[in-house]
Amino acid sequence: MIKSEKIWMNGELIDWNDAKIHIMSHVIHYGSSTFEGIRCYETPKGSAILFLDEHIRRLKDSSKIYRIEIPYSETELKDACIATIKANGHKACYIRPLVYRGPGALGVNPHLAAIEVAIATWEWGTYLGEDVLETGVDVRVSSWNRLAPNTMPSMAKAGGNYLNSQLIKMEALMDGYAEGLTLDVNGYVAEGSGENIFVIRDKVIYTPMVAQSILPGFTRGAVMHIAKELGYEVRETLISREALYIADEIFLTGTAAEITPVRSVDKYPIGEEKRGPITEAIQHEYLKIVHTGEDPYNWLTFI
Ligand code: PPE
Repeated sequence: MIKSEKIWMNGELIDWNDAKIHIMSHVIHYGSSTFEGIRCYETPKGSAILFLDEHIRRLKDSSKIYRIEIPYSETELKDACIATIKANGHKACYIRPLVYRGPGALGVNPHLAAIEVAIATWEWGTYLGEDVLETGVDVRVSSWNRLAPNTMPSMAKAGGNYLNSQLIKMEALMDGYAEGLTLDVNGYVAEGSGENIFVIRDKVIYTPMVAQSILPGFTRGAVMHIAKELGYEVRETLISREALYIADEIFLTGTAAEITPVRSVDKYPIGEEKRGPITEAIQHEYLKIVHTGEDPYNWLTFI
């Protein structure tokens, strides 16, 4: 990871190396944090943040689920994201707003712990490896399931949820795959450790439903929108594991992963084992918006 100069912490921009928390912070012991991952792109019209309003709203929603009241308004948080990018002089970067329960109380009851907020930015290239936006990645179905409903809320992007993601990711990497795909508690396809999934067969595009314990991603939303604009039918539905093996195309979506084609699942080749034509068409539209700054849907905030 490439360090930046400044981190915004509780209202102030401070040096990266000084952005520290106490070991007795509640979050360290119990995973009590909520966070976001946002990308800022360099365009010929200036730097632009993708889905800034939506990400900050999701940060508020995730926090509400955990009864965390963020001591800043959405406008203050958005301004702080922009101030951090400017302080670090980035043209393009990844933005990580983080809300956590700090010091003041231990024990499971979190209510006496301070609520703290930090925003870091750094330069982050492709998420699942070099050139993968074109060549695609090899993935496996994880031996770990996604969170079961009514255990941990998956609509909250909370630190603790990513213990499940870490198990999935480590298992996949140790076995030589770029990513692991999870099934939900009923055995239907859910998502990757840090991405949503789309499956294409006979020109129809399928994606799991939000209630299947997935994070409702904004890249997922963007892809559904673009696909419909391009004239494709998109169905949010249950997808069985074996439907992956006989798909024409599969791709993963996320802020970090953008739109990454899948070339094999559990060593079953998918399509021609490279980016398929529908994936390419959708990816092209998405990357065109974020790289040219031509923004027909108002997804970008220029800074
Ligand atoms: N599911 C999960 C579990 C997830 O973490 C992400 C984002 C998504 C779906 C896609 O959501 P969206 O970014 O709104 O399209 N994963 C973020 C974290 C990656 C990380 O390693 O940290 C991301 O892509 O930024």
